Amino acid sequence: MTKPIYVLNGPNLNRLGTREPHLYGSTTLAQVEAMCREAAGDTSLEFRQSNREYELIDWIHEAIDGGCAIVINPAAFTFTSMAILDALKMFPGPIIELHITNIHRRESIYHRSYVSMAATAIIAGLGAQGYAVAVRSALDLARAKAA
Ligand code: DHK
Repeated sequence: MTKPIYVLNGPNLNRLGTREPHLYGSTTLAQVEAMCREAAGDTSLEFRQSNREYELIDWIHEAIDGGCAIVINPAAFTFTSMAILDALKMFPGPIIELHITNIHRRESIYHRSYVSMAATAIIAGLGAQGYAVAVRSALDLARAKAA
């Protein structure tokens, strides 16, 4: 794809590797980024993380103007942010919602995702490897859309 894929990560994911490893594993965000870049092959990739909601929204707007697909792990904003949902609704390409854990096997506060109302597909529970699956799936969907 000529346009980049955007992989966006929400709050606390900068702490991957040491953050509740029994839930999120020991893979660091830098290692996740490397897995995503390998999965993307020759398609460029914008890999970003922020603890600030407005930054994620600004990056979604950037993807609207120039990205081929979005993979997003909104983390806790998944369950709270109508602003992120509203931004994602403007994105014309495929959106993969990604969670390292299976949010539906966790406490009920993790069961209702706003983001799912805009997502093309959802991957949850595959651990850090889910990012590579999400990137490959997003690219396949973007290529099918462009064909
Ligand atoms: C990551 C987080 O930071 C949590 O707030 C979500 C998600 C789960 C994940 O599984 O990647 O509840």
